[in-house]
Amino acid sequence: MNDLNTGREQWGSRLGFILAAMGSAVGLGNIWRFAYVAGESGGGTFLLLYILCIIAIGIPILMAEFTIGRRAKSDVVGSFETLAPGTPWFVTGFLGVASAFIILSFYGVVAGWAFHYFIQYVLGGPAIGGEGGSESYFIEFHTSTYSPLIWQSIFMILTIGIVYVGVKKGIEKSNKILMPLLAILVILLAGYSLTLGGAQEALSFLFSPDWSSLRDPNVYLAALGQAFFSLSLGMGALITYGSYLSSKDKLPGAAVSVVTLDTLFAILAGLMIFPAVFAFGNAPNSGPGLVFITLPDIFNSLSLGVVFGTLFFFLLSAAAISSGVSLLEVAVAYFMRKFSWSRKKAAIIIGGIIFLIGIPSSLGYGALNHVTLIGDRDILDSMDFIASNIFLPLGGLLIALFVGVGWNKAEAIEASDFGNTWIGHAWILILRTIAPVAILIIFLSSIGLF
Ligand code: LEU
Repeated sequence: MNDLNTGREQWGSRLGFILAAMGSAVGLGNIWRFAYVAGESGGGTFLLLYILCIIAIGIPILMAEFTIGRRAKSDVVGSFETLAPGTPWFVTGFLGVASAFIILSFYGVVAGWAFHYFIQYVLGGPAIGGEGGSESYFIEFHTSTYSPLIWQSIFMILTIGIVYVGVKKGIEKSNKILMPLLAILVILLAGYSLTLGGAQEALSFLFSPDWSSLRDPNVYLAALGQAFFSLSLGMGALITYGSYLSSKDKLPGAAVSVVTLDTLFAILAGLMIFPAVFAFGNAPNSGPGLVFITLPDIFNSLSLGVVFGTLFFFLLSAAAISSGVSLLEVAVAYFMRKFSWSRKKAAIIIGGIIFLIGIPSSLGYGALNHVTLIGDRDILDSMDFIASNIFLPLGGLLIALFVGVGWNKAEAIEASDFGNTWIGHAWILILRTIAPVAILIIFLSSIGLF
């Protein structure tokens, strides 16, 4: 369905939009990234701060993105140009496009790992029985040169294919089935994982904060970055998706559903991973490989493990695709408008470039494993740090300030569907004060200014 006035693609229904936004939010971030960042940042304190960031910063900014997109009906750069012509706010859009490029470049690498495991399970399960088990299997696989690149390219080809035919046709329907299936599977696996003997340790790791770590500014930055990453915030993915929404639909309900589902997924993923991490004696702070080592351990201990493994990695790969699609769409929508490219041309060219940018992230575990960019972070981790902990919060800060200060208050409240209610006014107040101030303080303290 196209909008008769603008000719822009539109979601088939309100549910279609919510599902697409959920598809963007739920992905590797909830399972792979949440688990390893929580593991590295000490568990409970991180989880608490993460949830606080979601409530105080995430929900208001998510509403801001939906509102901007639906009102402006343009891509992430064009939206600011439309709503605030002749002002520098459009820079926020460029930051968003840059974030989408960087994130999809390494997201494709990790999604490729998930694809690899999926196919291994289809073929009877990865060979993790030998010495070193699932850990040596993972190390051998992800440090090799070609295999991860091939899987990354398969992920990128599928993502490009979906954006090529149009986001609406591409993902609206499949999310309706895949998302509930992934939820059921994660719940089942969490239930099983809790019986493995590591439940007590895992629950106290996740839910009893170690208050002394509240003094560590890096935990705040990690929680903030994870909130933005997991909700797909700060880069305009949700501005772009909001722009395909007709004006009849109500935004606040959609925002709350997306945030609730995304957060539940992360907590459930924590309940699935950490009991097994402790039961199998893995280290919670073992980094980006955590999920790829722990989950095969779980499947290995199950009699129907190969079936569960196949299903799980299939659904994780599908969730990664619907997130990848939203990233590619940010850039594609911009290039289509700016250079009058066709959707097909933009999808192929931009997707191809992003694949190339992602190659060093993959090689960073093998041929380029001596390279560290930020501190002792490898290439992928550095890309992730720059995009998730700096660009996304910065983009979010600007989006909050735009709606809170740059835009006409009455128009913003009206466009948001809050109407002239106390919630509407509170929303604007948060975007003016709490959200930007919190982001700034977290930033400044993490670079040692406080
Ligand atoms: N929100 C997505 C996820 O959790 C990532 C985003 C950058 C598209 O996987």
